[in-house]
This record gives sequence, C-alpha cells and structure tokens, in this order.
Amino acid sequence: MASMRITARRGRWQALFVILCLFKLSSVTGQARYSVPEEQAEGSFVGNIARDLGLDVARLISGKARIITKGSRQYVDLNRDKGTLVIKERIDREELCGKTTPCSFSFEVILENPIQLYRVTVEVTDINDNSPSFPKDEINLKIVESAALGTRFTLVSADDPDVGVNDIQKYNLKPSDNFKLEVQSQPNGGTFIEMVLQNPLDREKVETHTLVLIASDGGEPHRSGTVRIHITVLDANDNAPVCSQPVYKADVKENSPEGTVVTTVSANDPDKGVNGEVTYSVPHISKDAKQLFEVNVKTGEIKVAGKLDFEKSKTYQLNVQASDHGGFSDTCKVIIQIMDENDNLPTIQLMSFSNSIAEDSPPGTTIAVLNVDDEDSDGNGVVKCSINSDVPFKIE
Ligand SMILES: [Ca+2]
Ligand SMILES: [Ca+2]
Ligand SMILES: [Ca+2]
Ligand SMILES: [Ca+2]
Repeated sequence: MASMRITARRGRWQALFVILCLFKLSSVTGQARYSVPEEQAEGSFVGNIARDLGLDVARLISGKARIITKGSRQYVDLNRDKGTLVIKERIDREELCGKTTPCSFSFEVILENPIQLYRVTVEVTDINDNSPSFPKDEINLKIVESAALGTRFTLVSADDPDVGVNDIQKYNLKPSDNFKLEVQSQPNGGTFIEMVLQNPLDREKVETHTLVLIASDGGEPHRSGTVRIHITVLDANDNAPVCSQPVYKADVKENSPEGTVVTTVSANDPDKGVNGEVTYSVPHISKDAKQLFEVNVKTGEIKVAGKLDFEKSKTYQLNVQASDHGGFSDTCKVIIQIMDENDNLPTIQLMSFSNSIAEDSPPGTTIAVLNVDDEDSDGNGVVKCSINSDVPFKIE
C-alpha cells in the first residue's frame, strides 16, 4: 500500500516536472531580482518575494511555494509564512564567481494549483574580505653595484580574490632611494611589476638593502599585503688602491745589513676580494737600486738587499706601484736617504818633498806638500793634521 502511494506520488512529480519544463519553455509568470552582499549570516533577509511578485502569503501556502535550484547548493530559503527570502547558506562570492562580475545566481519559485513559475535572480555583491597576498614573503636579489641606471628587475605581483575596488589598486615600494616601481596593467588583467634602478648602488657604502613592496586594495578599510625584497650588492672593481701617504721618506745608514727594514708602504682599496687585494712592485727601477732594495709583494715592506754606500749615492727614489687584481694602481713614492757612517780612513798623499834642507833655512820654508783626504762627509770627513812635537817642523 505504502509503496504504491510513493510510486503514485513520484508519477505525479514526474508529470509536474514535464509540465514545468513545457511551462518554462513557454513563459515565466514573473521574476524578481535582489542584491545581497556576500558572507551574510544564515537567516539574513534577502527580499520580500510575496510583495515583489504580487502574491499574498496565503497563496504561497496554498500553492506550496518552494524553491527549485539547478545546482547542488541552495543559498536561499523561502519563508512561506512571511513571504520572504532569507539566506540559507553562507555565500562566498569568490567561490561562486571568482573574478567574474557582476556575480549572480538564479532559481525558480514554483507554486501549484495553478502552476506558477517565478524566476528569482540574486546578485551577490563583493565585500572586502581578502587581503592582497604575494606568493612569497621574501625575494632575494643579487645585483652588481655597477648595474646601469634604468636596469629593470621583474617582481612578482600580488593576488586579491576580491573584485572592483576591493581588488588591488596600487603598489608601493619603500624606501625608494635606489629603486622606483613601474607597474603596467596587462591585457589579460594581470599586472607586470618592475623595480627600476634610479640611483646607483655602491657596495662600499651599503652592501645590503631591504625594501618592502606593498600591494593595497581600495576597500574600506584598506587591506594590504607585503613582500620583503633583500638585495645583496655584489662588488665591482670600481676603486683603485690609494697609497696611505703620497711620499714616504726613510733614512737608512750605509752599510746596514741586508734585510734591514727601510720602510713599509701601504695602499688601501675598499673593494672586496681580489678587487681590493693590493700587491706591491717597482716596475721601473734603476739597475743600482734594484740590487740594493727589495719590496715585499704582499706587505709593501722595503728591505735592504745589497751594500749601501753613502759615498756612491746619497739618495734613492723608488716608485712603488700598488696594484689591485683588476688593473687599477697607485704609485707610492719612496725617498731613501743614506746616512753616512765613518767608514773611510783619511788618506795622506805626498805631493812633493825635499830630501835635504839647508841648515840656515828660514822658518816657514816649505819642505813637503801633502794632500789629506777623507771620503766621509760632514764630521766624518773633517781631517785634522798634526805632527810630532819633537821635530823642528810644523804643519799648516
Ligand atoms: Ca581585497
Ligand atoms: Ca570578497
Ligand atoms: Ca679595486
Ligand atoms: Ca667596489
């Protein structure tokens, strides 16, 4: 008995459905259109369907008014007793329509005895319930300090599932000392973002930069998303070594043993690694000086390497070249004064001499001429001559 009733009922529904389809093809009795924001709570008011379709509540009840939806989700319910449509299930505009706008869904309200079909369309308006977000929190870039002005770096764009003003409206890059932002809208609706070098980088001044790219939507209140951009500035060989002083002066005693340190030159190059590694050499050196001095390639220390003789040369100038490995150099002048040591004996040379002298020769008669010399200089070269006091001669 029960199963027969069910079958009978099903048959009736099937018949009704066929009629409905025919009905639908022919005409819809009336239609209504509503607009609700997404994310409304269950039970929220959508519209007064009875009033808007010109039906009274009694007719809704007698006609067993109900909603027919195509999809699996029924967002709206009919409150027959009040003649209103209310939210049945939370509506997420982003899930329902994605980026499509306007966003709406439709359903039918059907009444029996007689059959009446009404079409209801509900437009779902966007609320700003999503913040712009970047695919990553951080971007790491390595940029050589010699990068030309105008060099471009592509950045990732952010995404905001909302639409209209609730979608991303602007990007900002902070700070903007070295880079400015260029944002281009693409035909497919995407955004192409580039960071353009507008002030030169200098690794010697700032080796790392941290910037923040901010994407903001235009909702009320605004929502934003950020990505940090870490920039490591790579070194370029843009500095030449510079001698710590233009001229080095050193005094060294003649006869100083080999290995005696004369002076140390040093040059500074602020670049990194081999770009800042300084080596020392004396590319143009006289043959004499080459045998007397040596320069340590790495330390710039100058040592005595031969026999220094004040009497041969009193001063030497070495032009020490301080070079980095990138072809830059500076010349540090080194003036070496040789200091005299008393290393020469006075010499006596007999120029003329009378072997015999008359006994009555008057005092002051020259008997011998001597040439006395000392190769040392200053005090070391001053010669004092004296003669035995027990002979009847004097020396002038
Ligand atoms: Ca948004
Ligand atoms: Ca939204
Ligand atoms: Ca350098
Ligand atoms: Ca550099």
